[in-house]
Amino acid sequence: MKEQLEQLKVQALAALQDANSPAALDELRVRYLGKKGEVTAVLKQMGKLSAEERPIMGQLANSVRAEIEEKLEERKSQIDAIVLEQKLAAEALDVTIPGEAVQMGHEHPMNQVLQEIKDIFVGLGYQIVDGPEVELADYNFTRLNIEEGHPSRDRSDTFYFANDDSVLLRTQTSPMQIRVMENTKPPICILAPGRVYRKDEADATHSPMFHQIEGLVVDENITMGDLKGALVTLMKRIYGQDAQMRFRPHHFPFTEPSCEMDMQCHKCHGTGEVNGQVCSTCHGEGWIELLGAGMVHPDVLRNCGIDPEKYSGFAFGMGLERMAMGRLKITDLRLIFDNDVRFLNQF
Ligand code: 2U9
Repeated sequence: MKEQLEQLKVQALAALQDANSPAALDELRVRYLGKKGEVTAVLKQMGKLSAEERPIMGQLANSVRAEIEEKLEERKSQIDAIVLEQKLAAEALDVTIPGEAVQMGHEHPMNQVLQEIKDIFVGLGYQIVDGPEVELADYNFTRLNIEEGHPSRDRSDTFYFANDDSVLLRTQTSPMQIRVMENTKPPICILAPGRVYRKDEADATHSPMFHQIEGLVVDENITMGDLKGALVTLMKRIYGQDAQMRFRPHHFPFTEPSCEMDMQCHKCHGTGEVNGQVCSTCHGEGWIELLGAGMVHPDVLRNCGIDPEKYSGFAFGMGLERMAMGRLKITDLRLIFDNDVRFLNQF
């Protein structure tokens, strides 16, 4: 029995020395010291011993047990240290490696142009107003004199929410001006920039969501001269003091009379030709369309509780993407929405 215990000890200590994982150690603990373990098995044979031999063997068995336990603890702390070291090595962070420089972005080109236009109008005394993108058809169409059956009301052109066509995504920012007129006694002098929505397939010049900037001035004695002054000021500030402008008659349901404003093409100076070729900037027109405008229709004033006998007003509207494209010489509208940094970094 003595030899058995000595042999077990030698075996166990050697096995423990070779163990190199916490799981292997656990296995050895069960194998040697567990209830059904080998040391326990030897102790169970103590009954066969004489009364003199029993305490001696008991002592030996206990010291073997204690030695194995001690070795277990020793190996356990060695293995824990190795495991920790491996973990630290695997998760090592070299704080001396130079960091990656953070790429700084900048204001989106469209917002640059928006800011420029807002600054000009704030300088002229306009207030910037903001309103809902989900609108009532009443504000978006009816009160703007856009009658039932007008093509722009068609379900194929406008995003409606309700089946009764009463709620929609605004197709222009004009409902904002209606809201202001409803609640404000003139003088009114506001600029309404914002997102608008139309059911358009995206191409180089169309997008189902785009931005408009509309302006509205209502007071006593407002004339087409005031309209012209405001718009020529805007365009000369944006395109330079020598920019040449023209106004053409047009029709809008919400203004009367109405006009469109063009700028003479800066590339061909109005001739439509460059070196005998059709000008690529204005496609041979000699002029570039900038915006629409007019005197607010008396019915629109009346629809908002403003007396057209006492007050008159002018309004204008422009597409912001179109303005940004003209200002920054961008040829495809989709580039504005793609947000490719190689494009954005050019501005
Ligand atoms: C009220 C009364 C009148 C706003 C106007 C235009 C002419 C116009 C287009 C320009 C390019 C829309 O983005 S676009 O497709 N807009 O031509 N907008 S007059 O007239 C108003 C607005 C509000 C109460």
